Amino acid sequence: MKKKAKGKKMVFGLSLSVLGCLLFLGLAFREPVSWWIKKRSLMQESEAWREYEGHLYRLTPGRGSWHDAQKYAQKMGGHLVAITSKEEQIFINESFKKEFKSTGAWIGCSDHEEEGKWQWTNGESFKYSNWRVNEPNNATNRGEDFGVLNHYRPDGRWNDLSPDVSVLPGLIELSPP
Ligand SMILES: [Ca+2]
Ligand SMILES: [Ca+2]
Repeated sequence: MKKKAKGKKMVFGLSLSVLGCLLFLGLAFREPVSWWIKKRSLMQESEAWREYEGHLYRLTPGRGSWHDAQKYAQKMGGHLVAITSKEEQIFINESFKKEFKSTGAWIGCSDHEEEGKWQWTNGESFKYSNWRVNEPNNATNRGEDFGVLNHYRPDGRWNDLSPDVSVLPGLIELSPP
């Protein structure tokens, strides 16, 4: 009987230690441990991922329409990027400089639901913007309701486009849960 009680106590003590460790790690890294582990494993799998403020970013490996890119990002557990500050924009320009020399990229903003009312598809509020001069202009007969970064030239600025008029990669953002 005594042995059994001692065993139970040990298991209880061990569980407490494990819980304590996880809590410590969570507090130390200021993010959920499961997210921290997922991030590390993705970054080990591919050097294409870049990290900023606990979020991960990379370009889709293939090119396609805005919807193709968004679908791929969602399959990865994220969305096309929501650029919500000047600092985040600078991080993106610097981190993907090499890739952006040869391509633009779809980003996660759209005014498809209501013309002129731009929204981020991941639900973040649309306060910061970095449109190119005279954009968004909703040009062409079909209108333009989807965001693109560095279209035509790598200046970090945004344009609105029809979703399938260009074949481009998308910039994925994975956020902590
Ligand atoms: Ca539009
Ligand atoms: Ca436009």
